[in-house]
Amino acid sequence: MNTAYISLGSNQGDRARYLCEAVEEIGRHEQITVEKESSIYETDPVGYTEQDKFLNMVIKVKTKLTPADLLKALQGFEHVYGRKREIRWGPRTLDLDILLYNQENIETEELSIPHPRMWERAFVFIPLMEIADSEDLPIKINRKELLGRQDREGVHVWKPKSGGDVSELTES
Ligand code: A4P
Ligand code: MG
Repeated sequence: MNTAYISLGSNQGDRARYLCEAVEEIGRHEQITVEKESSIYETDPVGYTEQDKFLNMVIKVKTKLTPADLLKALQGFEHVYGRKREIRWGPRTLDLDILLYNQENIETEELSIPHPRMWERAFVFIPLMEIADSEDLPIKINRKELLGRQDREGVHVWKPKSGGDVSELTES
């Protein structure tokens, strides 16, 4: 069994519904089990900033799928929700990225794992730090250092995980 962390993002339409339905859909896949879900965060757009705010979250899954097959499955889910996309090159209804797959380093034409931009992006590493088990993280990652960084603004809890305490993650 393999462990993977997946980031979810949406900034178009009923964003929360896309995220929640995507998590359910992923969990219904025969070879994927969802083990943990982060809170849902509302985040300022990074990169192309002339677009609406995103909702982002991260999930931890167990899977028998190879990284390539996991990517294919996720792209299938994106496609289902992507049908709602109306503007060409516009914002997305659902983006699913593989952040980590075991402790593997994968560099193929279609996959880079760990996701190359994940440690620069608070909308990824804050929800990841909320749920990640330390044995799943690359050794060089220092949780305290990451959460102490100055570039964390623009990421706010939108819907806390039930029973979770996320104050450490969002207050500086
Ligand atoms: N690909 C390579 N590595 C991976 C991986 N680890 N996981 C390839 C998933 N896919 C991976 O992805 C393009 C190609 O990346 C895929 O065909 C796959 O083979 P895509 O999802 O079609 O295109 P994209 O989403 O535009 O690219 P990418 O790189 O996922 O975009 P980013 O960098 O994730 O940026 N701001 C906020 N606040 N929140 C967001 O969620 N997202 C983006 C998208 C920009 N700004 C944002 C957010
Ligand atoms: Mg993507």
